[in-house]
Amino acid sequence: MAQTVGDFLVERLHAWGVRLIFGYPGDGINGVFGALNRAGNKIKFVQARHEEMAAFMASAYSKFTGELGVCIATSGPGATHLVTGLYDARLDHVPVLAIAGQQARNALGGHYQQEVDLVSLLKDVAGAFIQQASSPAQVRHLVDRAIRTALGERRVTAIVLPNDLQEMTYQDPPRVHGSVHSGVGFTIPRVVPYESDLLRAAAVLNQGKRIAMLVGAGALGATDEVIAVADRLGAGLAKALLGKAVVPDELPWVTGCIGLLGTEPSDRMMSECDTLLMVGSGFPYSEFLPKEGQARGVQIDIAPDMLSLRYPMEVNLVGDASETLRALLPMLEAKQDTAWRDRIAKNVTRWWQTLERRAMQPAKPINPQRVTWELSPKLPDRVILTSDSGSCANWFARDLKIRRGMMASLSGGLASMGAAVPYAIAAKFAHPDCPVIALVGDGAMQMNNMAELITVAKYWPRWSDGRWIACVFNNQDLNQVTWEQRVMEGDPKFNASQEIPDVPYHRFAEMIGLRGIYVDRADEVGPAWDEALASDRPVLLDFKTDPEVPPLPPHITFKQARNFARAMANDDPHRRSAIGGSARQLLSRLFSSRGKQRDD
Ligand SMILES: Cc1ncc(C[n+]2csc(CCOP(=O)(O)OP(=O)(O)O)c2C)c(N)n1
Ligand SMILES: [Mg+2]
Repeated sequence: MAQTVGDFLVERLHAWGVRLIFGYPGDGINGVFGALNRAGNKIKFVQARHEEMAAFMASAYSKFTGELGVCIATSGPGATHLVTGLYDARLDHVPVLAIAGQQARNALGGHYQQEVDLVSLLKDVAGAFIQQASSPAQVRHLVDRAIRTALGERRVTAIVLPNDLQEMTYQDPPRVHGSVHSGVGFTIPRVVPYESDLLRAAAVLNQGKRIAMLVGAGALGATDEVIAVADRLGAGLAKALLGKAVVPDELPWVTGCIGLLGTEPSDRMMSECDTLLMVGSGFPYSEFLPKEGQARGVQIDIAPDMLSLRYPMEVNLVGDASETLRALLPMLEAKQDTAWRDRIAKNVTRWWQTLERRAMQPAKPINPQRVTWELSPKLPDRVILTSDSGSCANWFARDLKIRRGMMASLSGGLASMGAAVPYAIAAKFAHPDCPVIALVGDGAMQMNNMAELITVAKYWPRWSDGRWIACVFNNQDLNQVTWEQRVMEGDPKFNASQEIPDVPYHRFAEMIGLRGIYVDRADEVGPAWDEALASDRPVLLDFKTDPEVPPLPPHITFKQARNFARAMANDDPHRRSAIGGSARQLLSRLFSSRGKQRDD
């Protein structure tokens, strides 16, 4: 049988090193699925329940491997479903290729069934490279350019394939005017700034007396270099959420995460530093960085467009994090005075005590912070952690002490609900021998993560290691937003938009062949984790948690506290329990000196 365009596509993807594709079938893309089938096990296909989930998986696969993530969907609704997951990859700067089917070429423009102008639809998210194929000989350079652009620019790219084209006989481009002759291959370059620029950066850092570092996802893989530079500079170090795994939290000068989900020591360090060294981070909120003019800044990023974006830096270096830090290190003078670091370490010690106190406060029935607090010391080596968007992202960011060799990620830039379970599935395909734990809100479970448990049920018997846990914070509330309504808007909780049905997630898990554990007593939290972590098959841990424990930002402004008071005065339906559970924390923080200081 002659090689079809579908066969060629599969062969070319394989030549590029693609070994795994996440997706969902349909007649718009059957020509490629037939080819995947004919190719045997050359490229493994992972069947998601929904194309958006497949795109999240491709994004997460790329995050956990550093390789290209690939997802595939049929024409029309399959392709439109992909969009959110693709934006997740786009906003977190990871390379993902989307392959979408399309109606037959003769039907296009005919208001045909399932005909969507996919090039226009995907133009923003896959703007780095998107093309709809119109002839067999074109497909070779479409694949080559889509993959090389995705890898080289860490962007999302897309190829749209009309279904009739997929079944045609493939032809190499003829040697005539008007054809393109492309090839396979890409190697990641070593990107290091010029020495003169490194010296300028070193001069700024050597003059600093109170240096704060901020690292993000771009510094993953540069752990040794980050620690060496921080030690030389006597710096404290905060982490953007996507950079949580860059350095272990056991180091006394690591202040943990930064931002709305961050810690007080990070906040404090940024407001007191005289120099900021930022590495591989696009952390969005400038109000958590030093005030303009307060600190001198040096930034290292592989992407020029991310430089001096959140804080006006004095030295902007385009470079790979580990290579650039390694080149910078010999130019840095060791700080003799340890007072700055000692102060940070003292704040950090106190902060961990604060977190423990908060986690151990009684709640009805379970304090959600306790769930992550108790998990933290039990985290197995090499665990891969994922979190959904919602209040659990606060506990993920703050309470979990990451150690070397662990990985952690979530939908960062897009902060989309529904990513934790597909991320955790992709983690297992990326690193089958690692235990995986997903933290998920009940809203996110209902939105789409429950359906993806079916994917876990389908695949786990083929996993060499069955340790996989979804931890559900069952608070019957879209809690993060409930608190945003109260604290940011001064509105009472809007029950119609916020309350969600009680669902026995653990029973659903049992029903589809996973283990389910239900916990509604605080003293059972630790033992439940032990049981789940000892299980050799996937477990759903269903914790009944209290929605009236506020996911507080590290500093509360006067306006936020006033809003909260107004929300309570405005007949909040949970007024009594909310005031009992949180007002003390909110108000005591407001009247602390730092609360006032940052109220500007
Ligand atoms: C797709 C999507 N829709 C809406 C939001 C806004 N949002 C952010 S967190 C959240 C609530 C999440 O509720 P749940 O999953 O139950 O977690 P909880 O905050 O209750 O712990 C919502 C609605 C979002 N981030 N993504
Ligand atoms: Mg919830």
